[in-house]
Amino acid sequence: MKKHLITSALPYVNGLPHLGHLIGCLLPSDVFARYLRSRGEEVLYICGTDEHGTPSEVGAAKENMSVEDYCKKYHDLHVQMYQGFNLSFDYFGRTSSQQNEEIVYRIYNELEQNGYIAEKVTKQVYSSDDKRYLPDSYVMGTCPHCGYEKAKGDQCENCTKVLDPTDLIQPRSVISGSDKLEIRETKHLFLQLPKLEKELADWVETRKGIWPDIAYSIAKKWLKEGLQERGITRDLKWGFSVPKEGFEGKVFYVWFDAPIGYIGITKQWADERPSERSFEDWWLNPDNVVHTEFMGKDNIPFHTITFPATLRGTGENWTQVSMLKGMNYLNFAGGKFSKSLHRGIFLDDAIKEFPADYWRYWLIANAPESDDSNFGFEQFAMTINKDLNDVLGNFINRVLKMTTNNFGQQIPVLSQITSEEEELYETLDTLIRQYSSYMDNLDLRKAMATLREIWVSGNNYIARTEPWKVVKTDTDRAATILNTALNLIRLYANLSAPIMPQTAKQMLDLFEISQDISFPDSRMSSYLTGLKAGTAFKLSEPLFKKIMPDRVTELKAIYKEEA
Ligand code: B3M
Ligand code: ZN
Repeated sequence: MKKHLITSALPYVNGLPHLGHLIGCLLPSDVFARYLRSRGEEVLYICGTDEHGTPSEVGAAKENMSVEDYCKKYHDLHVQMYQGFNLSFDYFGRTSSQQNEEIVYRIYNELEQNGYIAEKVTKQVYSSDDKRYLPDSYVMGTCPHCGYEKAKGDQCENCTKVLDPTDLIQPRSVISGSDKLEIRETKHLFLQLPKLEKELADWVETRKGIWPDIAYSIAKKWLKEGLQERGITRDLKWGFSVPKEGFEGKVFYVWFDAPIGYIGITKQWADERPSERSFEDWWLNPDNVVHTEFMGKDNIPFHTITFPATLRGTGENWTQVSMLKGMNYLNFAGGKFSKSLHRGIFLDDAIKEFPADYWRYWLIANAPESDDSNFGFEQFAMTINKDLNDVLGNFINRVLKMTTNNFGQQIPVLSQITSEEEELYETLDTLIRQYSSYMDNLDLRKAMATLREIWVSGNNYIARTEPWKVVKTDTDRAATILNTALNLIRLYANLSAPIMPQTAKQMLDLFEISQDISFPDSRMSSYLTGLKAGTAFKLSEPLFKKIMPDRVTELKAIYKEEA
């Protein structure tokens, strides 16, 4: 059986994550990892902070810290927030780790030996007041096309035209505002993508129908336009220094060492666990590993073109990406999330307002899969109240109470099965097959719609069989219905666990049986008789609380969600 390597795009360490980051890659990858584990698959789930680049240097300077301390501080905050949302990484590492440096050098040396690295002199903006080279996006000025005064040197946000820093009128430094800018010549290393184009194109073709359209079509578009050589070094202090004469004081570009970070972080994991598999078992083992990558759509070119080309150029037999899930954007109040404008909901706030599972469920049920989607507190409250409270929560409460009132706090006896149960088994067998095939294909919204149908089928069963009436005339029949309904709670826990791990655990805890989460692997006729008569259960507080209209109003005001 092949084993599963799952990676989530590595969030930049500077700045803290919001709901958009959570649904963009972190949460879907966690759901997938949990789902596969529940099916008994061997999984290694890797993520970490992406730490190099100008923003880290600038952020550290602003906070008067060394870049090392700054990155450590924010890395720890990321860890803390992801723990709050129960993200089940096997390892959450750092691209600045010594292990990553080792792999970056190994890959770079091989690329160099194989003739895929070239030197070139480039022109770069230098700010004498900041005493540093400025990346294009750190130069600001007036757009020559539309007159927008805050256009960045790579693109005008107002008219979307792509720019060079030298196009800007009255250019200045984003960092200090200084206009003492000059163009300097500086030498850099370039990865010769054109030399790998043919090989890459052949490989991308084999991904047709396997990758989602968005990933395949972005890769195809790049290939059609023809691959350009790409700079892999920068004039910065913070990063892995370039091990080549004449390149002293330069470091590798953040987008060179970040995807290699998946491998470096796996090595961090392996180095700390000498008794486990080696990193080579995962990364130099393409025949036995299925690698699934999760990322926002803007990261797709790096993962379908540059990183695969980098690995191919080494001549080593690296594990390549098999499945790639690219997400669109989650918007807030009709616009993008923005830290500087304080627009959106950041994870530290989100977790103070509602339990992680509320967010996890809402986000997956409304994942921006085929298009961008929008977060709003009204829709959020509606979904939580309907799906979690009315459908799932009420079912559990009613069944527990009804059983307690009539048979005490234990599972009553299952006697004669009728066509009602048979129909339920059949419906569920079909729905569960559907659910697992959506999960296998990472069709998350469809998987959630099916999960909701599975919950609804329990409500329908109770509504049809009316145990509260039947108990007055036929206790054996009522006992059979409630036995079946209590078994449904166990089923729901196991199916919902990848999305709502905390709630699932609470559901299983009701029966005081400690069992691992596992996906039902038998047909419902035997699975739904798994919890035996006489098994005791606890009564609990309702699993979910409704979100009332005045709370919605309050939240909209706090988070500045205009109607
Ligand atoms: N840090 C970009 C991002 O967070 C970048 C991803 C790296 S994945 C190797 O969107
Ligand atoms: Zn413009």
